[in-house]
Amino acid sequence: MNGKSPNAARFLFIKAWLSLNLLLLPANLLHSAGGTLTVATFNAEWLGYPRNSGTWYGSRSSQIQTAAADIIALGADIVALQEVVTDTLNGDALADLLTALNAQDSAGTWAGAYNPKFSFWWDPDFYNYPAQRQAFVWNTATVQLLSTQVLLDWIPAWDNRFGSGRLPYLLQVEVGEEPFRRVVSLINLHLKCCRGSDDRRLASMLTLLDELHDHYAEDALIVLGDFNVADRGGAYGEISEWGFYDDADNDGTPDFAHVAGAEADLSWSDIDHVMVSDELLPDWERVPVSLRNGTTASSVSDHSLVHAVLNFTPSLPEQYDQWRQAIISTNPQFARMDGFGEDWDQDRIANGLEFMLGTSPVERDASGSLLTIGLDESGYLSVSYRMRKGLPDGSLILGQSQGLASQPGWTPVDMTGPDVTVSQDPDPDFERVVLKVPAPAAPGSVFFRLEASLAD
Ligand SMILES: [Ca+2]
Ligand SMILES: [Ca+2]
Ligand SMILES: [Ca+2]
Ligand SMILES: [Ca+2]
Repeated sequence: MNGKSPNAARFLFIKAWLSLNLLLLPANLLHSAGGTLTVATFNAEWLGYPRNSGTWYGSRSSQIQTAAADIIALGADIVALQEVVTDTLNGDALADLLTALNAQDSAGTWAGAYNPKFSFWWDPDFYNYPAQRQAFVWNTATVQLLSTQVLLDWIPAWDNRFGSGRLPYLLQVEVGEEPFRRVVSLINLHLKCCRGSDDRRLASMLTLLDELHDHYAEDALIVLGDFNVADRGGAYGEISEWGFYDDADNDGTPDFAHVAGAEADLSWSDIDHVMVSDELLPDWERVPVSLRNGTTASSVSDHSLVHAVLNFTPSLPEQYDQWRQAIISTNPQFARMDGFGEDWDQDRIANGLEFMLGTSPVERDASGSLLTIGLDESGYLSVSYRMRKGLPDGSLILGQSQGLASQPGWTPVDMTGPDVTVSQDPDPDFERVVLKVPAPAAPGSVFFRLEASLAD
């Protein structure tokens, strides 16, 4: 290597290789943990004012400490709370809950906000009626706050909708992992209680669903809380009468789906629910059935925590299918040979590898442009390729082999070590991966290949 001029050809045989393996990957490879969001609703029964609680007979601080422990044990990212007592006479139970959460959770990353509107906000009497608030707490390690807002704030004083003033409370956040991060809006409800109030709940929810249809029809929405559907409970009683399952925008799909809470009309424990708009339904369906609709009892309340999980990271088959459909929309001919292992443009780079590396499946590409290998003056090989962001672990593997070209034994290269650098590609959907390793001491051949697998 005296000549100093890179002579990669002497060492290398470059080939982008596609080996189509249909295999089952473990779930933890298909579902990136960081791409999931667990949301819960919890009516904490007079949190901060246990004198009125029928469940908790200990002190105020023990009530709040226990509620914090229940929330941390659940492992949720966002909890919508009802009946958090916060007013100028009785203290701030949300602030005390956050202190407890951050003391018990060593990461100390909890934040929160409460609804400025509460029942009879226009004529408060905190001595006889401590202010029960809707509130949110969230883990800032996974949730980025965008804004909070009282919905329907134009509803006048003395109007008896929404429990006479406890208006819907909206939290807008950004969640999920790049490149699949999403803006999600959660709407926390605490509707009027008890049998015989179904007309007030109906009037409230017709008002809210009109608002959501007029201004939020395309948004990713989670509507959750204590719906208090005491007359006809479960997912298909009053909830259905309100119009959640209508197709108001005439796109052929119901505007909302029920994702957590009791489906059946039970005598009790069928009033707390989580609904998602059609924009979020695929993210809920991506989650294993056992995690989709959960109920966890709490010792501080007559209500359980009701929770759902969403996963914002599409599986590889979903990602490939979206890419395939986009190609077909501009080039319908592609549909004739659009399989992951097929090669429409006959450039010996299968469609699946073109998807992962960002080349065109309908224009011939030179294989040497996909995987480049160079030899620098200090005797290091530099192996480089472009890779689509957000591919599940193990779906694109760089293999290395030394020896005869006819019978190479491929070893996957460890791409987690210090020899690998990843940088942003000019295309925002891609990154550039560079592996730098010492060149073989003796003249010979080193082979590299990229292998794409479509896990299902
Ligand atoms: Ca919608
Ligand atoms: Ca619809
Ligand atoms: Ca091709
Ligand atoms: Ca091509």
